[in-house]
Order: sequence, then structure tokens, then C-alpha cells
Amino acid sequence: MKQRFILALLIVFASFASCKDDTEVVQAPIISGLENGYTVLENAELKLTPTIKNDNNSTYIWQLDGKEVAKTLDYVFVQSTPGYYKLVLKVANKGGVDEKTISIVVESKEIRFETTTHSLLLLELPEYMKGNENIEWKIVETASEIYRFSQMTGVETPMFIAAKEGKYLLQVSSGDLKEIVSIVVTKATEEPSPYIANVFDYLPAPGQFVNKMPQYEAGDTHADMVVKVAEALVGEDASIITLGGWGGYVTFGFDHTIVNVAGRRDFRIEGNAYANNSEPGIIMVSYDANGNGKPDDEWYEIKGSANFGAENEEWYQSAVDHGNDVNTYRNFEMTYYKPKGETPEEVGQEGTGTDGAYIDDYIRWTNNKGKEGYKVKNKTHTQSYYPLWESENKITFKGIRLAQNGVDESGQGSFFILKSFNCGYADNHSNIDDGSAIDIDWAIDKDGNKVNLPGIDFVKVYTGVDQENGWAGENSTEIGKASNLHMLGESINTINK
Ligand SMILES: [Ca+2]
Ligand SMILES: [Ca+2]
Ligand SMILES: [Ca+2]
Ligand SMILES: [Ca+2]
Repeated sequence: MKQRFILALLIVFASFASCKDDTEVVQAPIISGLENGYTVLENAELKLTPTIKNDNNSTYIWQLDGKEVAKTLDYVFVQSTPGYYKLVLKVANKGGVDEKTISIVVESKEIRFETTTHSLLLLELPEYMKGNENIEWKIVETASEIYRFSQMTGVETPMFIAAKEGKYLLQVSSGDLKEIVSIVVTKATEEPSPYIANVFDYLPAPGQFVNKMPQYEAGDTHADMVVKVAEALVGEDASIITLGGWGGYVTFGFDHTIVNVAGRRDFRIEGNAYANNSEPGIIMVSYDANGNGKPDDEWYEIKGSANFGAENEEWYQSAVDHGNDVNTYRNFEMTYYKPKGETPEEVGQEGTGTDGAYIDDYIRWTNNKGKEGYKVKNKTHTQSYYPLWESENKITFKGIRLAQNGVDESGQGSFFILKSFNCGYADNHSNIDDGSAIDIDWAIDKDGNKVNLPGIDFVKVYTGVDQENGWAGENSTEIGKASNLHMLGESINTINK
């Protein structure tokens, strides 16, 4: 009591003194007992109880992000919005001012997304995490194996897709900040079809089944032919169409995104291949990045086993020995010219290697490797081999040209065995063989880099080999049904290439 009285006297004296002669005897406050940073959950209370040294008639001001929020010594911080906050405590007395800045991270209990099966979800981060460095994602728990988390190079926002409903838990972190991301997947209201749903384009290169599969009728336009191809390919009961010679193509799509399941093949393209009758079609895939339902997005190449060279195909040496052109051209171009007529010029002689040559100089072609020549018309198929609905007098195709896989076992041009490539093509292995199933993870971008596609909506297939095989005619890819393997419950492991 006595001491306090003396202290009070001293203070009174000191203030008089300071008034009179400007001598400062009050010590400036010093803040302690606060950390530089805290992390709390949304809506959780953080009680801040600083200790102030030289706390003589001090004033306290708490500022949250520049705005005054309290004038008390203690302060309870609580925020419902996750993010970064800057809290400043200023303590002042006559002796001076001290200031402490505290960073507070408010974490959400979970970042929540909702989506439906087979649709792409963009995992947009909340504002307070956007732009952070070292963002890392981790899969915590999934309702099924039929899902994909995908972060593509050059695509800022990661994507997620699942084929089965349920809850999928991910974690996203940035340094000390860790958030649970919960994705609730519900069943799409309309049951998707496992099979081709749309055909967008069709243009075969000249070939012996062109104008027959599907059937051309006088007056048909390009659009009419696309409709006819759709009639053939859409659905479970699909029938075969021809892509003609090298470069001829078809573009089709599904009514949902086929999930690229890790470690498994994802879709199958059927054709009419069987042992020693492989006419590989190069497969391109795409997902509907701009969401407009049309195949106007970037295309990716399914890297088949010989897209960069056929040296590893088991028939390679035999093809070399038989004089095949075993080059692989990554940027091949070939132009076919409309034939002048369909009247036979000569009838080939049986067993001479020219048997079946019904018109020798039938369809002129040139390529960007300085070669040119004529496609022949064989005896068996007498209709025009040139797509009759095309008004142009020439058609140019571009793409990859594979090594010639047709090996003439007779040595006289009469008995060709069309060897199958290892993997990654259409119409290359029989429809029941795993070889007709494709893993979306085989896709590469235009620079040859592996991509990390979440799934695909669109497929383009074009004939990959330019070769005439005696009486069997040109190498021409045929396409039938295509299907989503996951939807049909087929689980086919991938092979690493
Ligand atoms: Ca896959
Ligand atoms: Ca699109
Ligand atoms: Ca064919
Ligand atoms: Ca075929």
C-alpha cells in the first residue's frame, strides 16, 4: 500500500517534471507473448494474450488487415472465411510505441466440390490459395478406382473425373497450409452410352471399299456421308466402315468423357483385323477442353509401338528382307488425284504378280518425299475408289506414315501377310484381343511429350500404312464399334511402352 502510494507520487512528480522540463522518465512499452504466425480453422477462436513490459497508462489498438478491431489488451481472433490475415497490435504510452505484426492463416475444414459421373471437374482453388507456390496435391481416399486426377503441363487448374458416384478425398497443400478437398460425385441423370454417340467427320482416302462402306448414292454430299457413317458406327450394333488408303479418316465421339484410369486401358476400337490381316489405323484423342461438345480442342497422338520407327516390331527384319519401305515418316503428306475414268485399261494376268490390276494407272498420287505413282484398281471391286461426294479433283492428307507391314510371302506379289504391330492402333489386332484396347496414357503431345489426360471425349482414326498388297488391295483401316471399357466392366492392364 505504502509502495503504491509512493509510486503514484512518483508518477505525478514525473508528469509534472516532464511538463516542466521535457524530461521523459516513462519507458516505452515492449510487447511479448505473441508468435509471428498462427494457423487456425475457420470459425475457431484464437485467444491472444500479450504481455506488455512498461505497461504504464498504455493504449492498445488491434488492427486486422488495416482496420481497427479492438482497444483491449487481449484479443480473440475468429474468422469464418479461410485465408491469410494480418493482425497488428500497437501499444503506446508516453514513453513510446511498440508494434507487433502477426500473420494468421485460417484454414477451411474442407474445400468442397460437387460433380456428376463422367464429367470433368476443374479443381479451382479458393482465392487465398491461388497463386501460392509449391501447391501439392495428394489422393487421400476414393470411392472407386475409376477416377482420374490430372494436372496437365500448361494447364493451370487440375482436373478431376470419376465414373462411379461417392466421395473422393484429396489433400492440397502449400507449405504448412494443408486443406482437405472433398469431391462429392453423384450419378449423372442421363445414363451415358458405352459406345460411339456421334460422328463428326469422315473422309476416306481412295480405296477398294470406298463408296461401298458406307454406300454412296448419287447426289450424296459430304454431310450425307457423315450421317451414313454415324448410322454405321453409333451404338452397340455398329457395322464396319472403310477409311480407304493412307490418311483417310473418321472422327467420332462419346456422350461422356471416358475416364483415363491409371494403369489400365480405357477404350477399345473394333475393326476387322485377324491374324496376318492387320491394317493399322493411327489413333488421335482429345478431350472437350472448351466444353462446347465439339472436337475443336487440341488433339493428342496415341503413341503406337511404331509411331517413331518400326525397328522393334518382330516382323521388321522380314519386311526389310522383302524390300518393304520400312521408313516411318512423322510429317507425311500425300495427295490423291481424281481418276480420269473408270474404264479398264488392261486386265492383269493371273499369277504374274499383276493379277488383279484392273486399271494400272488409276488414281495418281504424289507425296512430300518426292515420290509419285498410281494406285491400281483391282478386279474384285469395280466401283470408283475415289470418294465421289468430294467435288475437289484432289485430296491431300497429312499425318504419320508407318512402316509397310505387308510381307509378300510368295515373292511374286500374290500372297501378302499383313503383320500386326505390337500395340496402340485400330484394326491391328482382333476385336477380342487386348491389343484392340487403348490406354489414354499412351497419348503424347505435338512435341512428343507424354500428357496426363483426365479422359477423352473424341477420337480420330486414320489409315497408317501406304501399301498395295497384290490381290488383297491397298492397306486400308476399317472401323466398327468403339467402347468405354470401364463402363462395360472390362479391366485390362496397360503395357508400358
Ligand atoms: Ca488409362
Ligand atoms: Ca470442344
Ligand atoms: Ca482394309
Ligand atoms: Ca481391316
